[in-house]
Amino acid sequence: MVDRNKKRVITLEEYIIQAQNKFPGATGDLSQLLRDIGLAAKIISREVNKAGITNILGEDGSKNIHGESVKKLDLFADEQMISALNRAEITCMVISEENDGIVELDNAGGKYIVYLDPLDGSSNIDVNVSIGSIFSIYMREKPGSNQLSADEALQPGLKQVAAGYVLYGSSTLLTYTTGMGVSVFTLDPSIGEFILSEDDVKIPDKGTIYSVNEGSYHSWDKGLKQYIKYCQVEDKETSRPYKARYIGSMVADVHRTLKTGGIFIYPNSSQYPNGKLRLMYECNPLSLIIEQAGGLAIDGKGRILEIEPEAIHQRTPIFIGSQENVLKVKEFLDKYS
Ligand code: AHM
Ligand code: MG
Repeated sequence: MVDRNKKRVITLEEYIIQAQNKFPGATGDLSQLLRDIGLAAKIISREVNKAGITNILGEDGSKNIHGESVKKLDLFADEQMISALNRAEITCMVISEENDGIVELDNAGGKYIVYLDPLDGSSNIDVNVSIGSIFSIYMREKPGSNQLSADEALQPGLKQVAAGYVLYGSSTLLTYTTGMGVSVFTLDPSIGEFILSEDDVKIPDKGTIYSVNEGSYHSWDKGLKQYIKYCQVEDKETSRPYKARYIGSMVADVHRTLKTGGIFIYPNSSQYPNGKLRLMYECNPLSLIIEQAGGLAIDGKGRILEIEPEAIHQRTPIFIGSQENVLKVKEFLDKYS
C-alpha cells in the first residue's frame, strides 16, 4: 500500500520549476541559470570526491591574480562553472576569483552577470577538509548592449537576484536564495540529484559559537580583542564561555553558523587593513543568505549588502551570523573605535 503521509522527494530541478510557476510572467531564464549551476556543482563534487585518487590535488605551479598559488581543483571548478553558464546563453559575463578581468561569455547581450568563487577554502583541499563554491547573480542594468565592462558589474549586494553556495562536506549541499527565503538541497550521489532537505531555513537569533582565526589576535583592533575576551568569560546567564570553531573555509564556517547560530568573523587587521575576504563573490552572496535566514552581516560599521563596490575584487571585513551576536560585536567595535 502507498504511504500517503510519507514526504515526497523534491529535486532541485522540480523545486526551481515550481518556484518559477508562482510567477506567471517569468521567462525561466533565472531558473535555467540555477539549474546550470546545479549541474556544474555535481561535476565539481564528483571531482572533489575522487581528487585524491586521480591526482588532481596539489598546486599546479601557477599563481592566481592575487599572487596566491593555484590548486588544480580551483582551475577545474572555474572551468566547469564558466562552461555551464555559457551553455544557456543568458549570462553575458562572469567575474571569478580565478580571473583578473571580466570573462565575456558567448552571448554578450545576455541579461545576467554572475560572480563566482569556484572553489573557496583552497588551503583545505590537500587535507580533505570541507571546501565550497559560491555564486552571486545580478541583472544587467543595460540589457541588450554588447559593450561589456566591469563597471556594469559593480552593483551593491542588495541588488543580487539570487545567491548561493555549494558545500563539499561529509555530503554535498547546495543552498540558495532568490530573495524569498533560503533552501538547502543535499546531493544524493546514488541518483545524482540534489534533493530538498530544508526549506525556509532560519538562523537562531543567538548562538554560542564564535568563529575567527585567533592566530591573528595580535593584529586586530582593540574592540574585537575585547569582544573575543567577552566570548571567553564564564557567565551562566548568557551561556558563556562560547565555543570556538574555525574550519578555514568560509562556506563551511558560514554554513555551520546558519545552522547553529553564532558568529563568523574575518576582520580588518594590521595584516589585512581591508579584511581578506572578497566583497563580490564571498561576502555579498553569503550575507544575502544569512539575512534571508534572519541574521545579520556587517563590515564593522554598516550592512555588507549596502556597500557600493568600487572594484570587482575588492575586500571587506565581515562579521556575520545571528542578530544578537552581530549586534554585540558591533557594540564593542563602536565602543573602542
Ligand atoms: P581562498 O578563496 O583563497 O580559499 O581564501 C578564502 C578563505 C576563506 O574560505 C576562509 O574563511 C579564509 O580564507 C581563511 O583564511 P585564514 O587562513 O587567513 O584564516
Ligand atoms: Mg575564496
